[in-house]
Amino acid sequence: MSPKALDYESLNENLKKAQYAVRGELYLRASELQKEGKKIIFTNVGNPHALGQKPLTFPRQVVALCQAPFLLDDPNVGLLFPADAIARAKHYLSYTSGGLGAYSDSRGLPGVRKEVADFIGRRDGYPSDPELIFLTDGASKGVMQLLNAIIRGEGDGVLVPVPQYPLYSAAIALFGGSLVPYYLEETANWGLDVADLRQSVAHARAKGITVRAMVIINPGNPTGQCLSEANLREILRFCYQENLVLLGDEVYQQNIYQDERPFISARKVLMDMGGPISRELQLVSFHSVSKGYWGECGQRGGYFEMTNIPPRSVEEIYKVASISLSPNVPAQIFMGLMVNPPKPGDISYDQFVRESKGILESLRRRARIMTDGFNSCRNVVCNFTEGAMYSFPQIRLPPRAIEAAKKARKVADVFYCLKLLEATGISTVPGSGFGQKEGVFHLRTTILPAEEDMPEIMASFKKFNDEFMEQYEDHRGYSRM
Ligand code: DCS
Repeated sequence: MSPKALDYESLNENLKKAQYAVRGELYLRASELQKEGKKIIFTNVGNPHALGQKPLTFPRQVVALCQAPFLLDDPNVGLLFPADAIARAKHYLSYTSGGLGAYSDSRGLPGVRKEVADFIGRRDGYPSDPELIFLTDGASKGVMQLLNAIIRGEGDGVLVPVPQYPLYSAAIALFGGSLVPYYLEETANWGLDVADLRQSVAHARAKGITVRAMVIINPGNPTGQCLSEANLREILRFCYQENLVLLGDEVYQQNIYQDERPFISARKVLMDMGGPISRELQLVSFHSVSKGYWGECGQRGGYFEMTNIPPRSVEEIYKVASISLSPNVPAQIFMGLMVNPPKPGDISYDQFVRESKGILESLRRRARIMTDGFNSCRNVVCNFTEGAMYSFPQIRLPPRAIEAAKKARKVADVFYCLKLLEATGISTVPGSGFGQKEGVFHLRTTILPAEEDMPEIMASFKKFNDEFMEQYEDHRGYSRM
């Protein structure tokens, strides 16, 4: 009998090709060990609330009231909720036709899209058009919608940084396109060299690939670097010359842990450049409520903003969004709140600022503790986490460890991360899940464990790593690179 459509051998091959290491072998093994009763520190996913981060009070009050509008009619509501939260809940409910239980427009609630546009206008100093902003279920859905619109088949390529966040490699595989890698330079603090970009494009074209788009992740995941304004200008000029759409993944724009390179949006740099490029270069920028000091990953709120995309294409993207009817409506309210938080003078302002600052300042300290911790370990080197929420140390694996991994039929960094997990309960993602140069090994961990747990986690990592290196270093011949 011929195989059924959902039998493994007859599944869509693109689906089998797609790989997503953040929830891959290491995560599955960690879940197993947890079931067996081992204490696991889940640093494989940037999921702040899962590691104890408390939700900000004001947005939860507003959304709670939107979810339970009968509370607004309760005479005691003012005892439980501050007046500005009550006013804001009424404000968002007035945007909906039927509250949170009703589908919204497929692009999201017009009122929230307007609030997003106002936020972008304030951030960049250039007005933004709400008609070109679509709300999505997390940034992931937006990225997938756009890649789906861009990729017509195997011959279409998308430039993706390596190392990269595997949403990109996985989605490109799912849509049947070709990933065109460009390498970030670890010794230059994960900087991006435009000469290398040109080479990557030339290389892909020689293989018959039409390169159509370029992805930047700023600040970087897993690499944590913040792009400078000069670098962004070069990238924009490159995309203009090569006729590429730029996809600007800016979900970590609030997560900045140094003062030399503050976040600057690709859109602002483009607008500052003026001239034909600012009117012609096609740019789509992504943002999310999952990251920043909100960390509301489970709410699944995001948006994308389109710049210089012709109206007929916007219509097509709208049509496709409408096949899924509507993004989550509660998530849209979170997005509205994120881009329009309490203002000075509002009742909830002081508390909001105290909570947000507390989270960001602690993240900044944790970024430092992790980098310093890794750099104090044998055969480990690590760039400082300038932004985002990950540390991505390079592990210089001795040749005998690489051989042992081969024998165990594991990629060498998977082998190392599995041993780390078994020994310490620290669940990381091997660098191979993000892509790395041949023969170079990394792991990714988040900087999210509670600050007070950090010294113990780093000590436990150090002890494991020392023992691992002791076991596999060949004391006769091997020297540190
Ligand atoms: N873009 C980047 C660069 C990300 O790191 C993530 C999530 C997303 C988009 C998607 O976020 P949302 O869909 O939640 O808005 N990062 C994953 C990660 O590496 N760890 O946790 C989640």
